[in-house]
Amino acid sequence: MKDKISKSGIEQLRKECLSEIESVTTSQEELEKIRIKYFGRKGKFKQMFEVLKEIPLNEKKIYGELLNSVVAELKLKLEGKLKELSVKKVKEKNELSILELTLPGMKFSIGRVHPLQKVYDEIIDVFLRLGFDIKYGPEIEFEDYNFTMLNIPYDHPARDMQDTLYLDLPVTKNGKLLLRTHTSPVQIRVLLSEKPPIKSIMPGRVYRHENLDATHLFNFHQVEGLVVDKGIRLSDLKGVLTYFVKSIFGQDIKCRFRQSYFPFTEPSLEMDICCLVCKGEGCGVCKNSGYVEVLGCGMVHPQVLYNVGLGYEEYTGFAFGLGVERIAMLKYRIDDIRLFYENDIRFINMF
Ligand code: FA5
Repeated sequence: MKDKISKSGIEQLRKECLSEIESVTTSQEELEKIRIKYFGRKGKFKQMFEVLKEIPLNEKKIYGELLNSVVAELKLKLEGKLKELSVKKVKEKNELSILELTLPGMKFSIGRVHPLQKVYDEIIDVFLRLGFDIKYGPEIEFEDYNFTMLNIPYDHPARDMQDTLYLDLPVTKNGKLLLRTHTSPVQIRVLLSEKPPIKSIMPGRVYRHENLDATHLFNFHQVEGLVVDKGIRLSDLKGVLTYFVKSIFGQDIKCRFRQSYFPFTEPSLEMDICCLVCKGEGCGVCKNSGYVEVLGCGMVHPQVLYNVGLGYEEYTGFAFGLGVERIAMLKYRIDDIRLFYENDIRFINMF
């Protein structure tokens, strides 16, 4: 009988039980099975206590104390593990409650295409349909490309510090560096790098030293157009630009060409459309003229062709430049250009 109980046997059972308790990571049921296996009515420790009854009193005392302390230690471990598992379970439940799948979904607000971008894309699309390609130029430009080669004289007021934002950088062989005041210098870049036939649009951002008001920004967008080939005539310009305004403002829109002046075109014109607000009757928007300006245009000045080394007797061309914000204002009847840059989602959602 004595063989049935020993210090090493108790120690071995202790270690065995301990490692089984430690190995449980999730299930409380598993822990319950361990409790029954070791401490239940027919459990392994219960059996050891049964053996105690059959050994001499002096040994009973020694093994009894040892068994009691081991059982107390293991029961504590078991309780600790049970607590640990239930804390883990509550934590998991809380984490799950963040993902409450029965709650109604949150409305996810997706962005919208900005009205300016819409108009920009529409404008580009019209010219792509007409077979134009797209060219881009830098926003930091040489003074020569922005002015001189475009036949803008040295004493022209546009060159003034009051109108142009010059950069505080060393002067280059092509003059001072500045933030381009229009997209027309891209005409020069295209003409210097390609031989006619040329049929390009050149969209981009431009900068002017302007005071902000309802129709003026100091940083806005233009789309330039340039067609150069043999035999290009004013009627080509009129045809292309009439097609353009009808595509943007509708087939019924009335338009007209007015004589104007740009140093880089001759003759120079401005194109107007019939006022969309008063339908030509005369109102505050059109300053009672019945028409509003949409773009500047003209036949490329022979001096510009000469400046880029093209024979002006052989080639002719037309060019135009429009303000994207102003077209968007007309199209959507917006009376203050600054609204485009306020980033008010209520305004953007209107389009
Ligand atoms: C020019 O910039 C010429 N380069 C256009 C051109 C190109 C003419 C090729 C002939 C041939 P203008 O300064 O008028 O022209 O500007 C063109 C357009 O830009 C205007 O019709 C207007 O729509 C827009 N614009 C001009 N200034 C501003 C401003 N401060 N804020 C917003 N839009 C402007």
